[in-house]
Amino acid sequence: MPQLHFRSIWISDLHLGKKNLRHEQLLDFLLQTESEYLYLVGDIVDLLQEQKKWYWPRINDQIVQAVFEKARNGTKVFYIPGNHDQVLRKFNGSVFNNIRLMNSVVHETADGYRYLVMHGDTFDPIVRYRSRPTGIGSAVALLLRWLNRVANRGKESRSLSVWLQHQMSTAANFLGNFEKIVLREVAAHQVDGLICGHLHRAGIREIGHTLYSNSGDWVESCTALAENHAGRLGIVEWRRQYPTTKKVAAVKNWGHLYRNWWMLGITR
Ligand SMILES: [Mn+2]
Repeated sequence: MPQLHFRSIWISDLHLGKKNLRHEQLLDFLLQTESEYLYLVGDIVDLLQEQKKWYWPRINDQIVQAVFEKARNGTKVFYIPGNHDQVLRKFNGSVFNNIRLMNSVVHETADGYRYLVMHGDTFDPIVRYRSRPTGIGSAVALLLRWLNRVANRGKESRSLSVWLQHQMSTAANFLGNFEKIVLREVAAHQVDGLICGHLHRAGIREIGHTLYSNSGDWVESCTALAENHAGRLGIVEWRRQYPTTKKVAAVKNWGHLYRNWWMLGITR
């Protein structure tokens, strides 16, 4: 039985199909939490993953089943595709096993704030300028792409690529684009803020009166954004490091393990 009850949960950047997804932590999080709304905020299944690197252990089926079960039991589940599962964007508006596929959605909190929920790759200079490079932004984007390629070559790549991912938000800020785009998007949708993923870095902050929040990822940080029943938002870190095991049977014994989690950055 789930031990933690929230009104809403946002998770993003699971990258199912990649080997470095924290499978055990993610399944544990899904089994231990319950919510009225569950938003899957993009890059859920990594369809950009090279076929020979495709990794789908049995625990992935359990993860998918856990989500289906929530949808079956009354949780309103939304799947918002990201850039790694963007082929799903053409199914915008369809419903599959009670899961609503939407390219973006507006969430209303218990206390009446309205937040636009989307993956956020459209704010990213790397993804944003990929198709048609123009101007100074593209030069920085090209540099970042090159660094990214170099970073992904060696064995030490992960820390560097994570560092780069963190820098991306800084780069976007440097270009003066990021906040402007967020604010423009928020104004266009007449909402109070934006919730996204993509940067693999969870956070909540305010730009003026506008809320910007990121639900993080399950490849590195094991974080989620959650709303309690009063409408307050916080970042949940699922910190417990489980011994890596491929024995699915071990999953059943997790109940007795101490779980270390806490909420950070409570706001509003
Ligand atoms: Mn992404």
